[in-house]
Amino acid sequence: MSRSKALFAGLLAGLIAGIAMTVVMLVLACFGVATPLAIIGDRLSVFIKPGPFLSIMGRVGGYNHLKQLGVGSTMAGQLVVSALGGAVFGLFMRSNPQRRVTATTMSIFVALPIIAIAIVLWPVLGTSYIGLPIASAGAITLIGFALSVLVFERTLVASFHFLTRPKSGTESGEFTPAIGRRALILGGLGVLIAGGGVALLRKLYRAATFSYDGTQYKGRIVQPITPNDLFYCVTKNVVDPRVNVDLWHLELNGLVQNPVTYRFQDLKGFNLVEQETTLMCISNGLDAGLMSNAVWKGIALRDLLDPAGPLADAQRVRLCGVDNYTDTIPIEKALDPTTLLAWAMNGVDLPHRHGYPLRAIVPGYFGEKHVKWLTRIELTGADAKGFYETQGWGPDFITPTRSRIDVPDHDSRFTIHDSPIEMKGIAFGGDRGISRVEISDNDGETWADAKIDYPGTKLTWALWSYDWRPDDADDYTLVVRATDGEGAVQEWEEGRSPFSGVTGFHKIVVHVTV
Ligand SMILES: Nc1nc2c(c(=O)[nH]1)N[C@H]1C(S)=C(S)[C@@H](COP(=O)(O)O)O[C@H]1N2
Ligand SMILES: [Mo]
Repeated sequence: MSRSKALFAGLLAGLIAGIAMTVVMLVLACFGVATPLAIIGDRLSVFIKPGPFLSIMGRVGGYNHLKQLGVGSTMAGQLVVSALGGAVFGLFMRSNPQRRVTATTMSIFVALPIIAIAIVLWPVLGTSYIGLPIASAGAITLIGFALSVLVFERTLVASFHFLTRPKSGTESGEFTPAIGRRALILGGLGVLIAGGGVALLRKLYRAATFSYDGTQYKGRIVQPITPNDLFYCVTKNVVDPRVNVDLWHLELNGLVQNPVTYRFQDLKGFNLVEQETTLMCISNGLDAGLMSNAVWKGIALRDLLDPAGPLADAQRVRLCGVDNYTDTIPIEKALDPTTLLAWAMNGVDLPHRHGYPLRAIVPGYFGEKHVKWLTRIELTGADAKGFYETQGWGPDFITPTRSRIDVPDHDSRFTIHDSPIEMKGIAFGGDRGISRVEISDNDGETWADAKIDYPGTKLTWALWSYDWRPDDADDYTLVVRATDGEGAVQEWEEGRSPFSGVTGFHKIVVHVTV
């Protein structure tokens, strides 16, 4: 058959096969199976340093857009590679389009991709959005991928044979395919399958994290305890896990004498701890609301570590979520009685987006260490690194003392008759508590004590307020600063890497007229 016909038939067959494969992946995704569409992004993002990462994110319009771009381009790339693979296949089949080459296509389009994916995505294969233990999750991911590429291979071969089959009634040697009409039929079928894919995409889009990732809690509404549905939220995932607790395990292994696996019910046998703790994201800006406070209930991590018997060379504890997110904490911190494994948040089961059924609570450390959907606790040597630390965040993950003005808004206008003007906000000292909050109305030249309305605990924020009485009509720069429970005054730490969280002061400008 002619070169261009072979090329065209191959290209179209490859594209249809690519669409079918993508739809299989979307079906798998609906069942919580990890597919390359989601985990290629996880695999790649650890190679992007935080500087470029933030600038790419800024250019595409935020984390959510970046995630959509990631999945979208993976899908588009997959279709392009499929079509090109089909074209090569078409040329290869040109001399005898009806020949059976199952061994070859199975090797090239099934075995080879499986091996490639297993190697390239090895570190992220153990991802399961329904909460399967990591080893089974890895196997399921590979089986799901095998199924996807098998569908690709079968569809490619069948489509190509269909397109190039001699017209019935003609001698098999004579090649007169009605390729145009068949291309139309096959194209129509492709559009139908793609339509199903779009429906699945819609379903996944509704389940995706785009609607809530990056939720902030700040401003006038701030109360001592953040209601669960207003609690700030950060996730690396496009679609978050919805763990089936009957499939879920908690593994404790690595550098321990007695590795052990717990079911959810087993955890209830330990000493119950209830603890109010504030979380703040490492990327929280000085004026931002990526921080919230809740009452967590669960058990002390120490109560699991002690019986496991940490070995002498265990220095860090790696916490792994079912979404293949990991982070590490020093073993001393893991053994601190305030470091928790929590299953309840403000009196109810952890909401899915906050880590159901179990998450870590690590007071005083940035939010990223509070691993959600926890499924494995692994004791390691000194150099284990987590997801964001591998990207280049850090090296410091201990929350510096911070404070924020929630009321009034920046750029507010008042008249002198509005005096006293209500100011309020939060102050957070990591796991050191807050002992004092001060306000300045002259950009930090002089300070006056604010009232602490809610002192919280050492592990939480404090809420403050201040009745501000401006002397004259003027523009004012209002600043807040806090002193932590150890007497250290909030400051701008000049030597701190910007990737260890910002330090400094939240300032706003307000205008007072006569
Ligand atoms: N498994 C898992 N845990 C995770 C994350 C994640 O993407 N996956 N994000 C981390 C980050 S960066 C932050 S700031 C906190 C946010 O917790 P929250 O969404 O419950 O407020 O969860 C941390 N734990
Ligand atoms: Mo974070």
